[in-house]
Amino acid sequence: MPPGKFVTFEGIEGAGKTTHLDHLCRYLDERGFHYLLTREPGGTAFGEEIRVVLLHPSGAPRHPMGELLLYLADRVQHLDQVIRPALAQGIHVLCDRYHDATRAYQGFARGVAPELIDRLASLLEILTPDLTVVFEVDVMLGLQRARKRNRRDGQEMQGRFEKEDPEFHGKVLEGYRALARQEPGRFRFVDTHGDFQEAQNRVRSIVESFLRN
Ligand code: T5A
Repeated sequence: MPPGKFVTFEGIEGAGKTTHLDHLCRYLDERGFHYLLTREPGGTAFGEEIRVVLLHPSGAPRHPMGELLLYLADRVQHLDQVIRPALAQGIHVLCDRYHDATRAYQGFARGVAPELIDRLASLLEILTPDLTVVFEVDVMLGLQRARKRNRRDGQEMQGRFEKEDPEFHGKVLEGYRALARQEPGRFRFVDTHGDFQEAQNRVRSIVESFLRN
């Protein structure tokens, strides 16, 4: 049986990843695709515990390296327990954020040296996705959407990264663009400024054709 394909979804805060993934999964279900939807941080019981620590908005200040190592601890567990076994069984894995988030947030925005992140990733045998879809939105619009969503969902407090200033998120977005320039074959960008359905149609077409071929 051929291994499953590994597709990751990335973007800045409020770009619409989670909402688009929700719609995409319903579309794939209707077409009988066999896939697993997961996320980072999280995706395993241990990962969900790490997630609470990582995203706590008022947690103690932390060294960027400590934060990096926690994201990697989550990823190693996730790869071992969920992602690799599913791919080996021929199941496609769709993951809401993954290692490119580490490279963009901890690397480009927090300033951890990219070579160090790459060395650790290589030592830990962090798998490279087959396809990465990046949702693009203007930083201020993304933050507005994320804050509106938090109010709607009764989360009055902003998340740890939503509290960062727009300059930080601008660096994250630039980081994703720089990563795509390094590996143009793996990345696809979806503009989410305009009509939701138009963007959703583009996501469906990218992912469906990739999974079928
Ligand atoms: N992180 C993560 C790292 O720093 N390093 C890492 O290695 C990893 C893996 C995760 C945080 O951790 C950081 C990055 C993140 O800050 P999270 O809560 O899991 O935190 O973050 P996300 O799920 O990524 O949530 P986001 O806040 O980024 O939002 P999404 O998923 O991009 O956006 P979504 O779908 O929730 O939409 C936001 C709102 O906008 C509305 C939607 O209805 C929703 O209410 N909306 C639109 N959405 C899409 N398109 C449109 N046209 C819309 N108009 C309104």
